[in-house]
Amino acid sequence: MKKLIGITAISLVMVVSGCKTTTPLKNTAYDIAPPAPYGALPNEAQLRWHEMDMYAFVHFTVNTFTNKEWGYGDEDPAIFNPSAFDADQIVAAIKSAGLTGVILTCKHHDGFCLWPTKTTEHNISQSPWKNGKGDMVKEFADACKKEGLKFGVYLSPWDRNNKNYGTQEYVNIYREQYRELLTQYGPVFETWHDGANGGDGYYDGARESRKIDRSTYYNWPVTWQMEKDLQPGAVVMSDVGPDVRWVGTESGFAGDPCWATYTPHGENGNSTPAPGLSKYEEGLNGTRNGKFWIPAETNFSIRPGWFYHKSEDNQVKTPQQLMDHYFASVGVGTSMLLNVPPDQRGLVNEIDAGSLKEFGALLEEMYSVNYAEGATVKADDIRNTGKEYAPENVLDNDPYTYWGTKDNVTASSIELDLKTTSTFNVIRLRENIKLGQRIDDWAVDIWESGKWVTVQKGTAIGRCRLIRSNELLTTSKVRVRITKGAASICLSDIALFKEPARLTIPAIERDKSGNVSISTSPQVFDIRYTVDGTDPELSSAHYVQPFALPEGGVVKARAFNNKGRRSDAGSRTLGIVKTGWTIANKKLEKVIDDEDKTNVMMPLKAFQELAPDGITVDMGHDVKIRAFTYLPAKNYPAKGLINKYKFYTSENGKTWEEQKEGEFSNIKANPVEQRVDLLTPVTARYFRFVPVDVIPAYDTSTDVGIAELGVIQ
Ligand code: FUL
Repeated sequence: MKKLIGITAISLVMVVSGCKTTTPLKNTAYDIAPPAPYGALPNEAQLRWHEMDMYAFVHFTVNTFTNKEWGYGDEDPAIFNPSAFDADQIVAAIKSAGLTGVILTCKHHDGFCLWPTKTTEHNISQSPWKNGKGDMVKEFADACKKEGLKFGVYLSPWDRNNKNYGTQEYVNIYREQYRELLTQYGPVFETWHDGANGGDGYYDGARESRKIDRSTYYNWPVTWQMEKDLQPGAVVMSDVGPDVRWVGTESGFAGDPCWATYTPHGENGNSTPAPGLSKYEEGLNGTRNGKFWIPAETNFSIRPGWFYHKSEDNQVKTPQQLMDHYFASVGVGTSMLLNVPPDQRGLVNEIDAGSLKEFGALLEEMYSVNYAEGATVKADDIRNTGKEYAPENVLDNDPYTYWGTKDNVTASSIELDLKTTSTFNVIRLRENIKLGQRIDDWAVDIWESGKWVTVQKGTAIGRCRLIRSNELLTTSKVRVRITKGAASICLSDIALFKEPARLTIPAIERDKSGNVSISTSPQVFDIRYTVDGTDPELSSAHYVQPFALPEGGVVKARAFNNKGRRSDAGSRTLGIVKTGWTIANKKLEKVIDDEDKTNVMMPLKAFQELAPDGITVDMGHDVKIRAFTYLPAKNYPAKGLINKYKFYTSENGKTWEEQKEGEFSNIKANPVEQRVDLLTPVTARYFRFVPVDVIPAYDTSTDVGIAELGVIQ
C-alpha cells in the first residue's frame, strides 16, 4: 500500500508542478504508473468474502424432526426440541475442517423462525426447547464469535406458514425479519437468498397454492439495499447476485472456467439465458468480460439432503470426496459452501464430524510445505524494475502483491528455479483480483530431462486456480506461461504443494443376478468389507471374489496398503435384485431393468394415457418393503423430474393400499436418487408408483422421467 501511495505522490507532484510530458507513461521501460484495472472489479465486502474461501451452511429446523427436506408450514413448534443442542460443538466441528464461517438457516421454507422474532408467533419461543426462552440464532452467532468464525444468515423468502404470503404485507414482514437478524446479532458476512419461491403450503390454515411473480413480488433491490445499509460488510447472495451468485448446481462442482464476472440476463432469478445456454450453465461458468463482479458460490451438502436424515448416515461425504469438491470449487476461484446439518440431538453427527476433521487434516498437510519457497524467479517481461511489479512477488503469499507486465504485454512467462529437486502435485496460481480478472489462457510446464514438459493448460485464474496433477511431479524448475490475456498480467501467486497420497476408494457393483464385486485400482490393495452398514476395518471380511447379495443391504469396503494407510470407505445401499420382476405395461420396462443409464421419458399426459393407474410391478414373491427408491433420468440440465407421487402396495395385485403420498422436495436443484421410507415396513408382492406431478424442465417440457424404481427391505 505504501508503495502505491509513493507512486500516487509522484504523479501528484507532476500534476501540481504543471510538469508536462509528451512521452506517455505507459508501455515504456520506465513505466511507473500502476496498471489500470480491467473490467468489473470486486468491492471491499467481496474481497473480504473471497479471502474466506470456504465456510459452512447449517440447515436445522423442524424438518430435522419430521425427517423432511421441505416443511409444509403446519409443523407444530412442539416438535422442535433437540435433546443436546450445542452450538459450540457444531461450530468446532466446522472449524476443524478449516472452514471460516457459518451461514445458518434462520428460517427455511416452513416459516419456523429460530429466533424469538416479533414478526410471527411461529418461532422458537413456542417450542419446548429451553422452555421457549431460547434464541438459536444468538447461540450460533456467539459460538462463531468465540471460535473466530464469521456468521451469516439464510432467511427463506418463501414462507409456507405465513398467512400473508403472496401479499405486500408479507414482503414487509420478510424485511422486518431481516432487520431483526441484521441488527441483533453482530456483524454478518453474508445474507443468503434462495430461488425456491411460491407453491402450495399451509398459509395459516388456507392449505392452498400461492403463485407469485418472482421478478416483481419481492422487489429485491429495496430489500438488498436495506441489508447493505444495515450490514455494509456483508455480501448479498442470490441466484444472480448482486454480490455473489449461485453456481447453478447443488452437486458441489463448479464449471471450469468459472469467471467471477457475470452478466445476469434479467433480474432476480427471472433470467432469460444467453442464446444456447441454460440459466444454470450461465451460473456455472459466469461471463467472460461480464458487466459485474459477481463471483460464484459452490453450495453442496456433506449428505445427500440439506437436513439430517438418519437413513443417510451411510452417505456422508468422505474426506477424499470433500477434497474433490474443494478442488472443483475453491480451485476454480469460487467459494465453497459446505452444508453440515445437525442431527436430532442438535449436534454434528459423529460420522460427519469425523469426515470434517480428516478433511481439515488433509488440507493442513497439503498446505504445510510450499515447495516454491526460496526459489529464484525470472520473467520474460516486467512492467519496470520497481519492486511493486517484481516477479518475486508471486512467492510472498500475499494475494495482492504481484508480478506485473507492461500494458501491451498480455502474454508472457515466469520461471521458478527451485534450486533443488522437489516433488509436488498441486500448483496454485492467483491473480491480483483488485485489478480485475485479466488472464484468459495459461499453461504450466516443468523441466524434465533437459526440456520443458507441459503439465496442464487452462482458462481463467482469478482469486485462485488449483492445478491438481494425477501424477507426482518431480522437478527443479517450473514455468507458468500466460498465453492470452485481456490486459497486462498481474499474477500474484505461484505456490507448489503435495496433496497427501490417496488410495482409490473401492467401487461396489452388483450384477443382475445379485453377485456383488468390489474393485479398486491398482488391484494390489487388500480390500475389507461389511454388509451390515458398519465401518470396514482391517479385521473385517477379506474380499477375495464376488459374493451373492440378492436381498440387498449396505455394502461398505475400504482398501488398505501394507503401510497401514486406508482409503475412504466405498458404500452402496442395494435394493433387492429385480430378477423375476415383471411390469404390467411392457413399454415401461426400463424402470426395472437395473440399468441406471436407460430410462422412460415421455410427456405426463401421454404417460397418464398409457398407464392411468401408474406403474404396477409384480416382484414375483412377498417382500418386506421398508422403503422405495426413485432414480430420476440422468439428463443435464435435468428433465422429467417428478415432484409429487403416490405409492401403493398389494398382496394380490387386485386390492391396493396407499402407503405414501408426498413430494420429492428439492429434487429440482438436487436430482439424486430419492428414497422414501414407509411409516412401517409392509409385506407385499406388488407395488404401484404413480407420478402425480412433474417439474417443467428448462425447455418447458413436462415429461415424466424415470431411470429406475427400486425397493429396499
Ligand atoms: C434451496 C432450498 O430449497 C433447499 O431446501 C436448500 O435450503 C438449498 C440450500 O436451497 O433453494
